[in-house]
Amino acid sequence: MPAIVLIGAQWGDEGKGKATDLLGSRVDFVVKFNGGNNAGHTVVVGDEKYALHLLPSGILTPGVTPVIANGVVVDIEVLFEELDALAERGVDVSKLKVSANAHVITQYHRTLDKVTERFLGKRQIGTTGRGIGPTYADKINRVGIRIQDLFDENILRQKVEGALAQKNHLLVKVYNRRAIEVDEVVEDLLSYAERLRPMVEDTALLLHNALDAGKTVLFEGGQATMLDVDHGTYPFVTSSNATSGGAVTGSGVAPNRIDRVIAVVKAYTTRVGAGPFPTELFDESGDFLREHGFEFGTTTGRPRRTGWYDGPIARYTARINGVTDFVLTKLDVLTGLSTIPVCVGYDVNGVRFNEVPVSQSDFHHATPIYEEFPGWTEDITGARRFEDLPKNAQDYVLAIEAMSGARISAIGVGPGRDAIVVRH
Ligand code: 2SA
Ligand code: GDP
Ligand code: MG
Repeated sequence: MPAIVLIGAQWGDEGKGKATDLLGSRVDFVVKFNGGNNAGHTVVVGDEKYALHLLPSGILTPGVTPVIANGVVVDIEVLFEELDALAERGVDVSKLKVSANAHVITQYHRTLDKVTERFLGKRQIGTTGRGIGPTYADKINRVGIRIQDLFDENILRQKVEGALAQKNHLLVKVYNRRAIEVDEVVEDLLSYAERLRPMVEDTALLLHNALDAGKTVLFEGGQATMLDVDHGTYPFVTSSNATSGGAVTGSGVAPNRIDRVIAVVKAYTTRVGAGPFPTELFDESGDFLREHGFEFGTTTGRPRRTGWYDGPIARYTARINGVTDFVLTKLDVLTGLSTIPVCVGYDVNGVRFNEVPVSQSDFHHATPIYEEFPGWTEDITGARRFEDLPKNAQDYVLAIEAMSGARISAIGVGPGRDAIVVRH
């Protein structure tokens, strides 16, 4: 299986980091194709816990070449901080490759992200404040700064001047902020150029050649399907394509080279930031999931909103991404619940929807229709085969598999690297 895409099935934090890490020993390249340091992947290796934001989780596997592809937005200061922190802990970071076409997050993007959110007031998205949206907006608006621009001071200066001409107007006149100096930004960016230079490559060509040579490439999605700018709960989304199509445009590897699409799905649902979430819980069950699942943002530390498993969302994800396999995570978190509701459809003002409604207003007003499954009390963290799971846990997995549109090939039963049941 030379090219595998791994994406989030819900609103993020499904445990993609752990799933990537698991596949890591069998892959040669791990590619981040969307987003930036808004991502937060926690990987537990033995007693060590790693929180990765900008770097692909595959960086933790010896022998793997990590790649930051063209679809990513890169905060270079954060990149170096993350590399240094990992190197200090003995991780080999020397193989990292960065696309010359990736866009750069600058100081003005971070500032704009924060002031825009404040300006939106009650309508805010709840962004991570890392400058992601404004950087992608500049990319689409054709006033972005790319990694390759750092190696030509003249071009860089012209581009920063062009971008700031508009932005300073906005910052000063609309947001009542100080103007940002061209020199300040240019000098800051140039100060990274020499260290960055050896990492910069035509990563599309690199990956193409790797696949031709029979190497295995894993594309690791940041965020998730329901946060995708096209297919998610717009405008409460991130600004990139977090779905499998994003792996294609975000890396330059053609769609007919992709062999498998793995979606990571939690045994319940969480969301950080604003936007519709039909199965959200506001009672003690919600607190149970947050506490037992330790549902707090890896990047911002924000408590995550929690709710039951949503079958129509899983089916939607299966369709949009062409999912071949699901990895179900955090089944252990449900241990101790007497019954476990699963959403099988929605009621929208008296009308039944079996699929995710296309109208955002309908989705905002969707009340879940639940089916209840009996829970279990046995500790399942030691289970390694499907048969090791209590009957009720097996039935829960089989029931959500039947409604989710693809096979559940692996089941996470704890945070540790080996806490997984692989189904053959
Ligand atoms: P942004 O900053 O522009 O991408 O924010 C837009 C929306 O996307 C959501 N978003 C995320 N949701 C879940 N997890 C994410 N990564 C971190 C994590 C988040 C954290 O792994 O925990 O630490 O808070 C992530 N990144 C972006 C965001 O909440 C907005 O709803
Ligand atoms: P990502 O953004 O999708 O990579 O997910 P995060 O790392 O933000 O959040 C997933 C969290 O769940 C991490 O703290 C993982 O260590 C943890 N985790 C992953 N799989 C499991 C599992 O099967 N059981 C439990 N209890 N925790 C898990
Ligand atoms: Mg996360």
